[in-house]
Amino acid sequence: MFKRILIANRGEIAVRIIRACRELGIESVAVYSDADRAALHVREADHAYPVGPAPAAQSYLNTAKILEAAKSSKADAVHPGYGFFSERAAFARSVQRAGLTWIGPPPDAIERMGDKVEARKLMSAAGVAVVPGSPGTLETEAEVAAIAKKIGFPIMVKAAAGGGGKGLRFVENDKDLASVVRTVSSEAKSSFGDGRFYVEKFLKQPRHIEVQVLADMHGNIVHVFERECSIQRRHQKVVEESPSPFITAKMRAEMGEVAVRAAKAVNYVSAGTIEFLVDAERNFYFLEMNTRIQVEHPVTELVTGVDLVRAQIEIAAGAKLPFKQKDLTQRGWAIECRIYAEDPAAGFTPAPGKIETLRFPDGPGVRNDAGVYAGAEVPVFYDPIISKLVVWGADREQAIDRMRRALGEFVISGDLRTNLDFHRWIMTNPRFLKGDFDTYFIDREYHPNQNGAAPRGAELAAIFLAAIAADKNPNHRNGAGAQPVAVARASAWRSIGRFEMLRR
Ligand code: MV4
Repeated sequence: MFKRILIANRGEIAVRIIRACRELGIESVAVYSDADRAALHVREADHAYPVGPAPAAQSYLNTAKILEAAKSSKADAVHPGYGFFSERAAFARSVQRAGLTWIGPPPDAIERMGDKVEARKLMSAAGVAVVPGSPGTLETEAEVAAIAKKIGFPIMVKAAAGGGGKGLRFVENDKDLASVVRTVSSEAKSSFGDGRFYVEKFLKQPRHIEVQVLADMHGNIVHVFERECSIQRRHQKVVEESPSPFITAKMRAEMGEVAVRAAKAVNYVSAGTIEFLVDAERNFYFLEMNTRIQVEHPVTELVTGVDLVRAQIEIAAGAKLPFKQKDLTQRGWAIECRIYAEDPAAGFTPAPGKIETLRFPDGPGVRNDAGVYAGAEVPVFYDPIISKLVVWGADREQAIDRMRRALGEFVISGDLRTNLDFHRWIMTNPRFLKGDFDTYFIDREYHPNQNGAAPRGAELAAIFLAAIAADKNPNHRNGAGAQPVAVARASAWRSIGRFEMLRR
């Protein structure tokens, strides 16, 4: 096993990885920019190395500085977390060339899944359904028009190098076609240095449902069920849950099998996620693969008992997966709210600053993965995440009740604003309570009041009470398509055995 892991990241995910290291008896090495000298991850790690000025390009994205810190600290492996270097194949290769272990997928898998068109072709060839559209990249408006004629409007024009909502345009009819094609192509060229694009049929009422997979170096691959991630704002996830209230047990099994097939097709190793777009008729299509640990991984951990970060570390050390597919079950329901220093009253602009008083929620079923403490600063330079508030309940109703209760306990004051009231609003929205939503939920349902603020205080209380009063049928709150999960099977709730370690 590793002796010392360098964590090429900051904030809550760095703290999460430090915790996994400590539980495994591995020393952790933090890196920090000038803006993060007093950050929680620096305080929590066993060792810490400065890597440069506050802007990420000069510190957390500075390959030479990070590798130098790994060398000075005598680390034997590097964990990239999410964001930053996590999906940069070139960085992963540099880590390996420096004689260190990369705690992540093979660089070739990162690269192949990073090209959305190559990924689409590869998945089609592997028998994984992709959204109907162009087989490869297109060059001209005439080619787009021909595809559109075949599959029908509306369509989506997507940049090959895009992903996560970048380089993406909706086209209603052939009138808008020419201008959209030009815009996508020129924007993709300037943002990604790659103007290639492809076309898909637009799926109405789409849901974003993703499947977590884990693969070891010995050819064993399992899926760890799904996460429902449709509650997004400008392609940023806001609330995630597992199970999805929308899918049936049969679909869950099929999506899991397809996700494993997708991962096998790129010889995947480590933790990864297959994203699906699911339409109103419950057809599901491959969208993208994320070749990293994801922000929302805790909801999977809470319903399956699998420690995904620990699994990544043990897999990178050469361990075999200690379980088979049949050993894995979902138990109960988990929901995550991403708590951000941002101002819903000002169009969700980042509103970071110094935290004065802070009370984190706790109690039954509550997990709060935070990157800050009272007196700490949420820096202006990075993603202004404060914490991920995650709850577990025996069913969706209890999980929502607990999330409301936990959001009520959360107190934060100081020179910053938060989206706590926005989450309190979501947790009282009748559509959300019924599990009746798609990726356009926030656009459709969130109408800030006159001064643009999220409802709060008495106004929020009134919405809250009305939502509960309107919700007479308790079954509704589990979502129309919700399947009972294995809540009653106490035997399923045993801890997953330790990995059998192999000599490196
Ligand atoms: C789509 C779609 C509908 N039809 N593709 C947005 C992010 C990118 N990864 C894919 N996205 C979408 N692709 C087709 N053919 C709707 C979206 C979409 C979306 C997808 C996932 C999560 C949130 C979303 C919000 C708006 C649109």
